[in-house]
Amino acid sequence: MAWPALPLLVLLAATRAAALASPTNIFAPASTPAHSIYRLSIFELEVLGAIFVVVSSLLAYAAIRFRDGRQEGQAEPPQIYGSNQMELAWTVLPVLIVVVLFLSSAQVIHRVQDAPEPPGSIEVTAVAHRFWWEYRYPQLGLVVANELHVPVSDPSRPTPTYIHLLSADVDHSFWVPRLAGKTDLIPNHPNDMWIDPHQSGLYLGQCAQYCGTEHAKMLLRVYVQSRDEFDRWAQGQQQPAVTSSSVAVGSALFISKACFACHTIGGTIAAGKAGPDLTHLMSRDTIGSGSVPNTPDNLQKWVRNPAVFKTGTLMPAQDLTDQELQQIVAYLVTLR
Ligand code: HEC
Ligand SMILES: [Cu+2]
Repeated sequence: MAWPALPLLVLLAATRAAALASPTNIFAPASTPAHSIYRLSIFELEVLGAIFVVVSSLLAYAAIRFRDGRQEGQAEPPQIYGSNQMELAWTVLPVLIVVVLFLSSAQVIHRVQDAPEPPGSIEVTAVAHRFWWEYRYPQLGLVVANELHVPVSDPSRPTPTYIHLLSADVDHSFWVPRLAGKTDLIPNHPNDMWIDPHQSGLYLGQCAQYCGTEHAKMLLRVYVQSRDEFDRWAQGQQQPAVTSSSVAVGSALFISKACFACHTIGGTIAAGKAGPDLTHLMSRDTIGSGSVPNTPDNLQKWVRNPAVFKTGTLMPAQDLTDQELQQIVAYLVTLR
């Protein structure tokens, strides 16, 4: 029995149990690219596990079977040097194993990266900013922030989402482990990836390339919805902001306090691009790229001084009186 493999198995079981409870569980793929990567990693783990078991068993066998049982004064047993057969075996076998591992990796990379885009796919351009995400849907004429919505992809009638990855500043990386492998967003070097989530739900991830102080709070949220729900969501997002005269003071302050220079609110003159689009701010569950829940209370704290949630954020605190702050937030919470 290969007893040295036991700690490895225990470790594997423990890791797996811990990982299963995690929303970024790499052992629970829910989309074709993630499945392919998962299967490949299990295959490689099996090959490497088998090598480990064979080598450690031979080692244990040799150590026990040929241990030194000589009495005092006895001569050494005959020493053997060189064996063409053995040298051939330990050269050819590893080369074969490496070739098999190389070919299986190459096959998965080809299958994931060169997959043709089927008609009816959703196209998204993701632009990474320090420290938030912008998502454009060119087919739908939409720009949203931080919470990516995509339809579920039924394997019998696939509607995958193709994501074109750009960066507005430094390197970032898009990684939602249950949906696909990591892909970097590099300035002046567009990358592409795709996902076809088989189940609706919320999938979490994280910018996976250090991009500055608030890298850790550059979280990814992918909302996978039924086709109907997705279409309804898109329709809602296409509408301009509906303003009410009761918050006219707040909306005027949004312009006079420079917020409009960095933020867009559809249907108003605010068309800034340095920060997230706020047209339908209240349709999002979180603010600050997944940092905190989107509640009126948190909005108030955020607008007073965003650094309380994200120390290194690129949104400066505005010089507002308490009353101005309340009026602006009263306006923001009407942006549904
Ligand atoms: C210099 C540009 C700039 C100005 C001026 C600015 N913001 Fe921001 N704002 C940003 C950036 C950048 C972010 C994203 C920060 C992050 O998540 O790291 C942001 C985020 C936000 C968010 C959270 C949005 C989300 O979905 O995460 C709100 C709300 C907001 N700003 C409101 C305001 C208001 C109100 C004002 C005016 C009082 C204002 N901003 C002024 C750049 C700016
Ligand atoms: Cu980043």
